[in-house]
Amino acid sequence: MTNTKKIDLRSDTVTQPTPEMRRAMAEAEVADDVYGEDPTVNRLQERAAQIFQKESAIFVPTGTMGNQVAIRCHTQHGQEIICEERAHFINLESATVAAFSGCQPRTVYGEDGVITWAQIKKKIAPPAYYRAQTGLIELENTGSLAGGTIFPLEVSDEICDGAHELGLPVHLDGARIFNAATAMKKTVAELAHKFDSVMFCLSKGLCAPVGSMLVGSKAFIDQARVFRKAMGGGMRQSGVLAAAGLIALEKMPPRLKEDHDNAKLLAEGLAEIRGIKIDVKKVKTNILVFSVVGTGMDTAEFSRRLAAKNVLAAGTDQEQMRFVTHHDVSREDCGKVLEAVREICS
Ligand code: TLP
Repeated sequence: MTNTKKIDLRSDTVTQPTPEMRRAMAEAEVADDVYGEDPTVNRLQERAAQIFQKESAIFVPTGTMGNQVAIRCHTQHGQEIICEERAHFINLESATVAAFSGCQPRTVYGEDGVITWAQIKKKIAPPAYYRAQTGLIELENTGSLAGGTIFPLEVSDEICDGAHELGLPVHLDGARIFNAATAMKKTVAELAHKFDSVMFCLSKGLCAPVGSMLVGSKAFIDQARVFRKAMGGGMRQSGVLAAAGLIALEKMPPRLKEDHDNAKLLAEGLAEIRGIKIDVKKVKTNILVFSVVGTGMDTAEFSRRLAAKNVLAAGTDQEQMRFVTHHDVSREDCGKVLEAVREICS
């Protein structure tokens, strides 16, 4: 069987803007946002702050910029940031943490990307003048490279409380926080409550073509505006993008459960295919990772053979494949994906 339409499981970043978004973009009221005058950007920022119950928010072009601006605000050159070893900001953001903030990561391994206060506490630098001082703690929810895992609220609460007692800020990379909230049956405000700053993406499962947000205190966002400009992220009539972002924020979260159900369906189907190893219980959101070692193929070959059947996906390394479900992958598509995998493994 070969599909004619390409089914793209490489990421939820590939989602197309919905027709409603395209209409809103065409009709958006805009002005120069570097002057703070774009009414659509201002509306998006106000809504994001309101939904996350934080004082303020800022629209940034990418998740990478949101994370890196936040880190620049929280830290000083020469400091360390404690995080899980698969954290996106140290693995897939072009070493910006070193280049822009002059910091180094101090990593901890956590099963499913979840690290605890007990682990972090041991990594906090003692106050010796020759030791890089800890400037920030960073967590991720959902954990992207860990396989769309969720970060339990009681664990992040304990980390935030412990860090704050020591005067340390905590930043959340919540690129997919709406997926986390859906799976955890909590509001994003509840998940964001104790964090000093949260970055989340409008452009992934929420389908906006471009854009992420950073939320936090008013003083933090005022500072973020300075560093966003320094990174070249001061945009002008960006209301055309914010218009899609507003629809992403207001209308798209309720449908994410569909993506999670599809991911589960894929995981259950994959578990029955000889050579594939997947822990179905671990699939909680829209990302699934599985080993192809038992198929005799590495992920490059597995991906090539899938692509020949019009299914696009990639490995996180030579052994682990990653599938990401999203708005543009239907339940029927998932059936076709499983059929394609069965064929290449037979
Ligand atoms: N993640 C992308 C790739 O970079 C891997 C993806 O396809 O998942 N934080 C997290 C947790 C992310 O997963 C991503 C993007 C980002 C930040 C960066 O967002 P962008 O791509 O908007 O800079």
